[in-house]
Amino acid sequence: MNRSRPLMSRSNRLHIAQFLVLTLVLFLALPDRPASAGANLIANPGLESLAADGFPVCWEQSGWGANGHTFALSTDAHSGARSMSVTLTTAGQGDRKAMMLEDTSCAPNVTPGHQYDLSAWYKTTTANTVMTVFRHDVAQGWVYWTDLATLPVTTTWTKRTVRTPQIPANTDQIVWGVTIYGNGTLKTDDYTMVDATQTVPDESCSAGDKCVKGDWQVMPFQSSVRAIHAVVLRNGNVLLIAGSGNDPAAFAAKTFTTAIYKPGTGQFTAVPTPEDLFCSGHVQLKDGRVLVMGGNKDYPAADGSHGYKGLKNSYIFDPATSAYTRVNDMTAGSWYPSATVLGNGDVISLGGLGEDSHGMVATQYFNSAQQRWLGLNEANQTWNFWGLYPSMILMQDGRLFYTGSHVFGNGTPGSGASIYDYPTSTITPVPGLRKKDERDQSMSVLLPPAQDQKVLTMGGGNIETNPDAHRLTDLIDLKQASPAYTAGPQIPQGTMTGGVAQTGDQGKMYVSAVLLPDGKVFETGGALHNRADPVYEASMYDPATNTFTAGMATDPVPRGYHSSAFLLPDGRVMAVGDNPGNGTFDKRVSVYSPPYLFKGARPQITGLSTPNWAYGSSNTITVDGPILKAELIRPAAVTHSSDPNQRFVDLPMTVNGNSISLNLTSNPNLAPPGWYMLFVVGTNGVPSVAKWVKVG
Ligand SMILES: [Cu+2]
Repeated sequence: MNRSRPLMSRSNRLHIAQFLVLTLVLFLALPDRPASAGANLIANPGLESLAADGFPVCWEQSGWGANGHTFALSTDAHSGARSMSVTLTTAGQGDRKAMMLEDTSCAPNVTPGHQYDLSAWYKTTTANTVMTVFRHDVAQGWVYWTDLATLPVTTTWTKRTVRTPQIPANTDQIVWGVTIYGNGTLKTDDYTMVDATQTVPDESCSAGDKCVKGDWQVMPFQSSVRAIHAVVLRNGNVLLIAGSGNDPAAFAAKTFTTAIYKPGTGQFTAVPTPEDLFCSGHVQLKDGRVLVMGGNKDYPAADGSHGYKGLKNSYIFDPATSAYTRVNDMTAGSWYPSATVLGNGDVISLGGLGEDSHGMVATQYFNSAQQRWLGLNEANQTWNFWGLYPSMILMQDGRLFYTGSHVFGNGTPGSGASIYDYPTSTITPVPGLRKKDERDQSMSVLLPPAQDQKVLTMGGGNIETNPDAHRLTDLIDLKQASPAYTAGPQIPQGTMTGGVAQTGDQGKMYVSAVLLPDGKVFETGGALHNRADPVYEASMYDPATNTFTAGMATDPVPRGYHSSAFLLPDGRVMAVGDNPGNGTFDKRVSVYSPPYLFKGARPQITGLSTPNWAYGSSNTITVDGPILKAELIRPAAVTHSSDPNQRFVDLPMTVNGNSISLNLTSNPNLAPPGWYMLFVVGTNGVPSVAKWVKVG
């Protein structure tokens, strides 16, 4: 890309800027708003992520005229490692600015009629500066829109926030930057752009299709690793684990990878990875560190003498240090083990393949107080083989519900689902799951709210017989004395490669299902066959009505084998991974904005009495307006369509104006200890950005 192209469409307006700036600024400048007001819509806002040419991703050198100028990255940063420094030495001949790229990945999407708060941190030696905004007109393309503010001279990092006028009709994106047109140096860093709309009523969403379908954006960068495992950390970053990434050559070279992804900056940071954690298990412990167990000890032998072998190693990843620390080994190798956190903070791991590549039948128990895996004889045993990544959901009475969702395997014994009572080592079959042997890479979720104890299991296939994946869902109420699955509504159908519509009973395996803060479940991604035939379909399941709303916007990137989708703390959904049968891996990152993000004002949690919440306690928050409900959502720890710890815990409210008491359940089995995202939902159905709360 040519970052220094002369932009004639922009050049004509310099004089306009000079005349209008002083009058406009006074009306539009605003005091700082809390950064938590909404999602920051800027890609690479801190300029930390660099493209191959060394300039920040999603930014370009822009401007015009025969002036002497320099663009440089400065280590004098407001935060992170760098800021953007633009110096002009012969003023009077045009201007220069670092500008957001005018493309679909980089330019922030906007909604006509909405207003946005734009802010940047800056230092400048000249007041001849102006924040300049361009808009993308659906008919005319990119055009100059408006100038918003000058930045006074300052030698200390200073934040300037300006609210735009209402976005004009026919506008779907804007870009902006800070122009310098006088001799001097302007440094900028940490740009934000937040939807500041306060007055648009529910019904008047002006974003067209996005109002009902939501919207996907494919990020302008790719994941630095094969994102097979994704764990949302208590600091809002995302742990992406590849290990060898399903690449035997990487395994042979002992090239094992992990990255920390920072949604706020689009940056990936490599984490030294001690072993092949490919197809390990993982779950957050009560202190927010991540227990990682098992993984890949070996790929199948070329001579067929053995298959995949499970590792016994186990590690704890600490978000504070971004490092793995080894703990004692598990009692058996585990390739594709489950991991479920219990009400006391301990972890049970079941299933997978052992060191001998055969089914692993031990119950492996991590004692949280002792920070170690119990020995084989210290843990209660059933010697049952649970399959690979068996989805084990903690019930309110402390037992585990095996939903029937698993990975691989064929002709599994029994009814396909059961309830496992660890203290007594009893397993009770649960009837009613249809096509139990075609639930390979189906997805099961404990529906919102966790208090209702309902689980929905969606889709699935079978990589051995490889039929068309189906579209069945089955629903169970675990509060019943003898719970049984009953038929749920079918997953809506989508299209496949070439736009071919699904027909008949065609559905999907590799299903992703994400609990959203408005209490609905976003269902996305998947494929019709084993590592082939991606399905482009997304729907919204409403637990209150037991119905799917079809026709949500679909991820443009195929999301089949080794793909995941999960909730970010800002209320958006991130999707990663796809590992088709030809062995390639799609490293693109997609982000979905649900319809609620196009409906106007987001409520804000403006105060939190304490982030440490005891069971049975009442905790006061303050909000900036009326809210409908509040809940805790456990951050994702997802792989292979499996995140059995995902849960949405309703918080009964006592309202006193903008001061609200939230009552946490006294039952740790409903909300196992750990860090949760606290959301409130406004009366317009729009959720806040999350605050982090530590339960237990
Ligand atoms: Cu796998």
